[in-house]
Amino acid sequence: MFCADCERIENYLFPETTFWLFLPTFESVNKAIIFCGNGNYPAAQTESHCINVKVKKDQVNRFLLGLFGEFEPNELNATKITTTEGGEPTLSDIGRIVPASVLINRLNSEWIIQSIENDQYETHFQPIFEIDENGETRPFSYEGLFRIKDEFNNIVPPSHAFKLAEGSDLLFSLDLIARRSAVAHFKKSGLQGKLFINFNPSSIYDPSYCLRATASAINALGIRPEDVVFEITETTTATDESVMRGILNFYRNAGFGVALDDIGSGWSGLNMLHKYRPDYVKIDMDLVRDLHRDPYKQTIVKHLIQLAHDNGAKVIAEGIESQEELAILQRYRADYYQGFLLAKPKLYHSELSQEAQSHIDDTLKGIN
Ligand SMILES: [Ca+2]
Repeated sequence: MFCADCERIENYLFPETTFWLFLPTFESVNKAIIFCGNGNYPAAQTESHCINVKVKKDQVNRFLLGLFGEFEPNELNATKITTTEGGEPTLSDIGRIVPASVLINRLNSEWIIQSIENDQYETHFQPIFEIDENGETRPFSYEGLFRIKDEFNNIVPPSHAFKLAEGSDLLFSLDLIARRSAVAHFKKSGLQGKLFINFNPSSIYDPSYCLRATASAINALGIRPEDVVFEITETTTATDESVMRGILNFYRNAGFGVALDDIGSGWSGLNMLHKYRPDYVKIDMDLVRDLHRDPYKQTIVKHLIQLAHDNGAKVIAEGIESQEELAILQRYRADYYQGFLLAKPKLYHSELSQEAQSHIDDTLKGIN
C-alpha cells in the first residue's frame, strides 16, 4: 500500500549516525564546524567542502534543527547529506544523498508517514447538486475530501499536510493514498452518483505508472469508470504541458471524466479550458463569493460559463454560501452547484457489514 519510493527518515539513522555533509561554500563549512565545536559534536573535515559528524540517536533532532538554523535557505537547499553507521560512504550511501532541506522537512513530516501506515485518515464527501426548473435539488455527484489525522488524532488542515508532503518528497505517496481512500470510502458509504476525486498533477512523474494503481482500485471495486471524474487544480500551472496531456490521455482512455478545478479569473485557467477540453469546469469559490455584490465578478463568471459551454464542458459552481449567489449562478446557467448553502462535507458512515468492508480493504491491499 505504502509507496516504496519514499524513504523514511529512520532509514538515515543508526544508534550513532555519521552524517556526511557536502556543503556549498567555505562559509557554510565554517558555520558547520563552529556549530559542531560549540555543541560538542565530533566533526572532521574530510575534504574542502565535506565534513562528517557523529551524532547519537537522541541528539539527532537537536543537531539537525540547530545546524540548519544557522544556514540561509539557499545554503540549505545546496547542502547535500548522506549517512553511515560509522564507515566511509559506500556506493549505496551515495545513492541515498538528499538535500538538507528535504531531510529537515521529512523530520517535520514524520507524522504523515506514521498516519498513513496506521490508516489514520478518512475521506469526507461533499455533494454536488443539480437543480431542476422547480427548484428541486438532487445530488449529482460527491467530491471526496481527504482528511489526515496527526498522532493525537486531530484532523490536520489538508493544505498544511499537502504542503509539508510536497517539501519532503511525500506528495506522490500522499496524493496516491488520498485518491485510493476516496475510492474505498465511496464504495463503503454506498453513495449513488458520480465520484469526483481531487488530483495534483505535480505528484505525477509518469502517468501510466503512477495512475495505474488508482485506476486498478476503481476497477477492482466494480465502480464504473464513467462514474469517476478527476479534478485537476489550476494552481499547478507549473506542470509541463506534455505531462498534463499524458495525464488527460490516460484518464480519457480509461473512460474517466476530467474536471478543471478552481478555475478563476486567471488567464491560465482560460487557456487550460481551451487547451485541455475538460468535461467539467469548477468555478473557484473566490469568484462565487459575494457574486451578487460585484459586477466585475459577474462579468467574468457569465463569460466563463459561456466559454465552458462553447467548449462542450459542464460548469460546476463551488463554494456557494448564500441564496443570492446561487440565484445569479442559476441565472447564468451553471450546470451544477456545490457549497455550504446546499450541503457541508461530512463523513458518510458505511452501510456495509464489517465483512464487506474488510473485503474492500483486502481488495485494495493487493493493488500497488
Ligand atoms: Ca476540488
